[in-house]
Amino acid sequence: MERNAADNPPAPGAARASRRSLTLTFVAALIAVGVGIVLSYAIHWFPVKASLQARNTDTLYHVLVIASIPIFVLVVTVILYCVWQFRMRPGEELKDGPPIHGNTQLEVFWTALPAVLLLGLVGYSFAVLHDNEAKPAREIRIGVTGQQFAWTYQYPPSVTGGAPLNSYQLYIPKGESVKFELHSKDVIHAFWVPAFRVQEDVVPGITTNWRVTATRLGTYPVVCNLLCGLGHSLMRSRVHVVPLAQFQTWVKSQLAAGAGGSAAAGTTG
Ligand SMILES: [Cu+2]
Repeated sequence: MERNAADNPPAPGAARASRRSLTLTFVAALIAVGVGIVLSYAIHWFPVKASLQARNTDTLYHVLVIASIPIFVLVVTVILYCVWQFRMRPGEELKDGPPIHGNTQLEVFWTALPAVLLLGLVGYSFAVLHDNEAKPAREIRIGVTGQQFAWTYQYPPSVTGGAPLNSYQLYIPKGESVKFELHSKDVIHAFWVPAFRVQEDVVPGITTNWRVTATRLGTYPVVCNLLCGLGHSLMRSRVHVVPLAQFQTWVKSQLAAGAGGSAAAGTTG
């Protein structure tokens, strides 16, 4: 016959040992949270950030990581503690735990807390995306065309001040809001600049777009991030972020070189 748990109350020594192991577990969990947070800052997860949008996105990422570490540690700690404390000892093969119907307080707590946390994080993520996509008072519009397996860039007369310009090279001015309007000539691609932390699918038949304000001078990779055929891995380009005056000089030089209307005159990169 099985004996009820109430027939066999724990000895005072066992209760003390159990309290000690709980304290030990709590201290280990606190250390794990500390180590996790330090590691999350010590590891450089992303390439250099070169846009306003990248700043917002990276801050969001860090908040999400910092919120996730204590939750991950809590879940793993409870699992390990239960495995350690409530494991079956020799001679207990036929025993069962005490029958418990439920615990309303605990259930309300573990439903409400994650709900509040999730709503908060979703709200914050939404605000960051909304900020990143906000339409500024003025912006430079540049067309991007993807085709197997290259990118070309179209600068309209509103940017060149003359004829439209079609180029294999992508130059944008620092500190100005740029709206990329994405077109595909064949299959679905994805226009991604890791340093800007922004990406959007490039879909035949529709125009998608994204906005960015570059905040750092330099040259950064442009990547097609959607498997689009045999040459997908070669579908790379670069974006040059330059001062506004240099951007205008570059546009003039391209127009003078006769690159308008055809990208054939440009060199890649
Ligand atoms: Cu691709």
